[in-house]
Amino acid sequence: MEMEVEDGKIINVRPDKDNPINKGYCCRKGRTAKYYQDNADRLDYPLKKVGDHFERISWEQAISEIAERSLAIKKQYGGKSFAMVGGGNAAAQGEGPFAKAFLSGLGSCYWYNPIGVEFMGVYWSHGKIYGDQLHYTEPDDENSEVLIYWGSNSYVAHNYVNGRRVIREASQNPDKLLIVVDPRLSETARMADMHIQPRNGSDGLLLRGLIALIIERGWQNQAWLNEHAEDYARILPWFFGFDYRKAFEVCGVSYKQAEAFARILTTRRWGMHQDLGIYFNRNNTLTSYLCLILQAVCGVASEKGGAVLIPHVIAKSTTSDENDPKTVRTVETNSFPVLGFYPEVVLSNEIMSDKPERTRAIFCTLSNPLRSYPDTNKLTEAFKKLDLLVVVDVVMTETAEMADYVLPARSGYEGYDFQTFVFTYPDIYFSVKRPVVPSKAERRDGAKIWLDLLMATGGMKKPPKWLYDAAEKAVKSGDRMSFFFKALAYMISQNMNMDIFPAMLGEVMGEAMGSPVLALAWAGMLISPLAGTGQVEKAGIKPLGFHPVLEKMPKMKDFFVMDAAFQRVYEHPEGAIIGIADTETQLKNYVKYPGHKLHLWCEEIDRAIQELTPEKEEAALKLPKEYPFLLSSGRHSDGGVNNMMRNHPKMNAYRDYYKLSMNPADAAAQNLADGETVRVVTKAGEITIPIEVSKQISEGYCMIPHYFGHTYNGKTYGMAANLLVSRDEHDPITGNAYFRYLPCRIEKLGGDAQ
Ligand SMILES: Nc1nc2c(c(=O)[nH]1)N[C@H]1C(S)=C(S)[C@@H](COP(=O)(O)OP(=O)(O)OC[C@H]3O[C@@H](n4cnc5c(=O)[nH]c(N)nc54)[C@H](O)[C@@H]3O)O[C@H]1N2
Ligand SMILES: Nc1nc2c(c(=O)[nH]1)N[C@H]1C(S)=C(S)[C@@H](COP(=O)(O)OP(=O)(O)OC[C@H]3O[C@@H](n4cnc5c(=O)[nH]c(N)nc54)[C@H](O)[C@@H]3O)O[C@H]1N2
Ligand SMILES: [Mo]
Repeated sequence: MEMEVEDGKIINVRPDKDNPINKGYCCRKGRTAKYYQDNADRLDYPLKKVGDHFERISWEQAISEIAERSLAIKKQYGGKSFAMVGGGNAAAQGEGPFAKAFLSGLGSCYWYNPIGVEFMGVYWSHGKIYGDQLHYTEPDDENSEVLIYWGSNSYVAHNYVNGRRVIREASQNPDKLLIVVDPRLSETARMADMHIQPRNGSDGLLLRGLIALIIERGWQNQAWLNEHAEDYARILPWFFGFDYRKAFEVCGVSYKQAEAFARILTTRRWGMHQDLGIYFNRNNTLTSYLCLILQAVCGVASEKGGAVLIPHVIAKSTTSDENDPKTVRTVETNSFPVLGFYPEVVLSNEIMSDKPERTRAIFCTLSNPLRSYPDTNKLTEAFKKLDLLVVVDVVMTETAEMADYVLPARSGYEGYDFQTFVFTYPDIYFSVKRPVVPSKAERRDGAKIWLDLLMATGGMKKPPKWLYDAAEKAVKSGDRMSFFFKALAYMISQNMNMDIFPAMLGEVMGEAMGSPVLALAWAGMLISPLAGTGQVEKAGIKPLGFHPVLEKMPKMKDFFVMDAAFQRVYEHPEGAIIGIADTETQLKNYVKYPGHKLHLWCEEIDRAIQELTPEKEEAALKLPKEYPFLLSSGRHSDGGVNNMMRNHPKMNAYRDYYKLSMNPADAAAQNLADGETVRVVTKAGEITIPIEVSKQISEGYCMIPHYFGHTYNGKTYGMAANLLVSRDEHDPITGNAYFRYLPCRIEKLGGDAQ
């Protein structure tokens, strides 16, 4: 984006025409960034809870007291008592590795963030099938003949680059088909050539039926399967003899439409974009897994115009293997991590546990778990039991209100910053955001806060002066690589682990570059999963020049190429193309199994799929009498960005988003009028909210936004959607919560409609 700044204030925000990917497009949410930056609740000084109020303290006092209290907890109860919460939202992801290093220094690996609520099922499934949890499939928009949006309302959510543009293009292009699978007439579905409306929560059954139909007709892409899949024969019993006609009936999809869909899937090149309609729904791991099986059976996995593995520039984390005895599980619920992240839904159980090693101290950054995590009531109760809660945020949040220490962070516009969630294909794009406005008062770079705490708790000793000097020399001369090799040698001499090493580079190189996050972007790019895949060279990137190390050790070339890629990004504040992906080598680059073949069968799915029958699903989908409606506790709209922007009153001045949307027939049946305030009750709790009657919502279903219950400048706006979400209902395999599938009832309050 392009920020217009006057007197240190953002006065206007526009999309940047020079950006090679969005080419001058951004969504409405991005354009309201100034309300996030200049906000009545911005934090300026470290605060300490004294009695029932906060007192301003110095940074020195904050760091030393937090370190002291952490070490005391560690001494008495051990490293498992600590958890990190956050570091995964759309701002400031460069801070994450520093927070992780601090946590690791204390001897814990419990890291909770939205990956542990959205992507557990889908990453886990990729892990099983592709042998790697990091790279996952998205459509090759440009070359596909058919684009599918399954449980994703990208036209409004903008959940991937140029979302609305891509949908418009596909909708208008006579040679492209746009198919949407969504029970309701979403904004994306309205643009579609084909709209499939399964009953809410029945996607798994629909997928099993579609695959069974395809296999029975012999429409599968056998040649592709023979070449790229290891064990196709082994999954056949999942589909042979499966009563798909009955399955479609339970899903509420006509046989004719299902058959037409299956025909398209097996004769065209297609890619599928899935999101929260699946990930926040019943059995989302099984459903995500079956999506991948469908891609394989149709032979579109990793093919041009198909469902391609999107390259990552900076890795969020590394694959976890729950069957490895060395993988640490949680103390109370025995939950395992996926890609290093633990399921959010168990956090309150882990705190409220009676076991001595239970979670006792939480460090939270870039997150407001008391608004964004499942089960606000239970989590609030649990947070009261913590021995230590430290919150780093840009504003005073509902979670920060409960903290022992609140530390003021610089916003993404006051410091360097980057995103690990940038997925573009085939052009591989990356950017590092620069500071555009000066920071005020005593706000500090989040990364710096964790580095200070890491050193104060003895997780890393202060690196030697000669290393800082080497970094300074490297930045001055432009020869960063000589410094990198010195740092590597230092790391080895110190027996430093791989969680601490990036933080150490960020600390030392950060001093020289002026920002630990900028330094980390460089270090992260050096060890990028792109390195050595040949994709960066395709963008015309070569080592920056002659270097004696490269001369002596040509094997080091990948590091030098990535250093040059960083240079390109550094010179382009609008971001740069640093690689070109090619479909031919994707499986070779990213499938971690021998021979780069997909493994389609897995034990957990073999067990779970036995339950996925029309009869059992029919019974399971029946709603209890006391909760006859289904609620989606959350909806991405034009006006809300999770909890990030906290409903600044000016941000959405023209429209009030705090509404329960319901179908006109349902409203009429309950004698409810548009605008009337109702009570929504679920197993977990209740809220009051005005209703909005809308044909966009299917019968029996209702939706609320998830970014309310915030106090801004002393006034509270709406109520938290997570008051209604139960921690007890979640995916049985990996643990994603069911935010999009909550049985509820709607009670009339008796007041007149306004
Ligand atoms: N600018 C900006 N944009 C953002 C963000 C940001 O920070 N900034 N945040 C992003 C984030 S974190 C996310 S996760 C994305 C989310 O993006 P989306 O997942 O697109 O958002 P939702 O509004 O939850 O849309 C889910 C859709 O699933 C449908 N659905 C509900 N139940 C079912 C079902 O049973 N089956 C099927 N097939 N569909 C169902 C719903 O009707 C709805 O249309 O948005 C992102 N958008
Ligand atoms: N009921 C329900 N709950 C949901 C969802 C739903 O659909 N329904 N959606 C879920 C999804 S998809 C997601 S991704 C999560 C998101 O939930 P979270 O991970 O909690 O992230 P955000 O809500 O985006 O932002 C949280 C905090 O980041 C702070 N922040 C902003 N900039 C900075 C910064 O530069 N530094 C620091 N330290 N802090 C900063 C903001 O002030 C805010 O308090 O919510 C999930 N929760
Ligand atoms: Mo999300």
